[in-house]
Amino acid sequence: MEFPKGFKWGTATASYQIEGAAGEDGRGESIWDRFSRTPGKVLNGHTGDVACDHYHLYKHDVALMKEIGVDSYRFSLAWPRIYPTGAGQVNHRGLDFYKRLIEELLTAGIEPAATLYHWDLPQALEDKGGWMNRDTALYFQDYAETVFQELGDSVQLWITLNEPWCSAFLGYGNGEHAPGKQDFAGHLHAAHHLLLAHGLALQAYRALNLPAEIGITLNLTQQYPASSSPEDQEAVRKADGFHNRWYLDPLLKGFYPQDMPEFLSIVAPKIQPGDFDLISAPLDFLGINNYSRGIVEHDGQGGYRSVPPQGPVTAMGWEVYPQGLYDLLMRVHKDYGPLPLYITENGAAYHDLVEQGRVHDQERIVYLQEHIAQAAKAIQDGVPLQGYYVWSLLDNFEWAFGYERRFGIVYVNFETQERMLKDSALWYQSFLKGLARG
Ligand code: IFM
Repeated sequence: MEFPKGFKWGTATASYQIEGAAGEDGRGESIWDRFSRTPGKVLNGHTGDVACDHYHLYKHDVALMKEIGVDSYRFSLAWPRIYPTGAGQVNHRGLDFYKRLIEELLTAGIEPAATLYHWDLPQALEDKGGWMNRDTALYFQDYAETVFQELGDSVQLWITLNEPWCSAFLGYGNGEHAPGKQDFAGHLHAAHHLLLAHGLALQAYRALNLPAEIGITLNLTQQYPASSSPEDQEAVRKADGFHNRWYLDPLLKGFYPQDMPEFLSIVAPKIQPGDFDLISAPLDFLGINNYSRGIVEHDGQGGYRSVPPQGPVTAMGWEVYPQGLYDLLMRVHKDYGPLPLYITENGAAYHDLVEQGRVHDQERIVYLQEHIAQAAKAIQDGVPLQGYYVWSLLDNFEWAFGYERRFGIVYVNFETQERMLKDSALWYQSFLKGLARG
């Protein structure tokens, strides 16, 4: 497998999933604090109060990354650490944590890649309507500007939002994620405001003339028909519109997909003049999170439904289908290129067991090898892919599944906070050692 010079190899995490220290150094409440403490919302009543205690153990975690040999670390900043109520006074103790983390990374020779928003909205903003309220996008711009001014010269890669589809649909559409609202139309308004927030942050970034790259990360899943019937092809168009194009098109073409009139009529009243100019301002790269594929069939009523996976699945029930990554990269490049791409997340949850001090997670190793091979194939076929981040460095708080789903290449004992490199981390280490990098 060949990768271009300067290709970045990394691992990824997110603030609420690993930091813990929920009430420390002035951090405000986030929607995930509120949601996870609401009975019945998260498996086993787990919360991110302690998580991997990374807030205190970050030096140790950076040392682990150095041992593995990654070039770059993708983490996210918790907005409520920096603005405890979303706006107003900056909490410098919160910002200082990220300064310490970045310093530690740079000393270890690891490039910081920072995401501004990975789902932990300040609860005070949710109390004003959250992402359904257009003002949240303006508060986000202020938060982003503060972060760029404070940390802008030490971060190499900026990501405005992680997976706005999840923030919008899971948060406001079906309610599986915080803040747990169930309002289909509302979720499209939330999506529009998230995209606007991205555009406003990008505008703030460009105004500061900072040297690093900036982009956004989408969770994209290639959709396949259950059969070759025209009805199932049509089902694919709709599923693709909902999961992928509703975000790709406004960002990269400057308008919502015109073949989705039922969505357009809902969101149209919220669109203001100039919104698409902000949303579609040029990106330095697009980040792609990919784990699986979708297979859909028509439902006989003008809609579609998912059909069960046709191959092996991970502990999330997600089909392992590496070719889906290749197909997705080729398609994004063909329909939206030329634009540099990063795989900002790829990985798998399995039911890992500790056996005599080792975790033999062979399935995860194979998953990573096969996906990396598909990424290499896409590069060979012309896709300007610039990096690959394994999700995740550590076992962590997997949202509505609490600590029951382990995605880490590093095992975490949540009782003792001990870490242990799984076989997949050792494999990644030797794979990286074997590459000619530079
Ligand atoms: O854990 C999540 C992450 O926060 C966002 N992308 C998908 C991962 C696995 O579900």
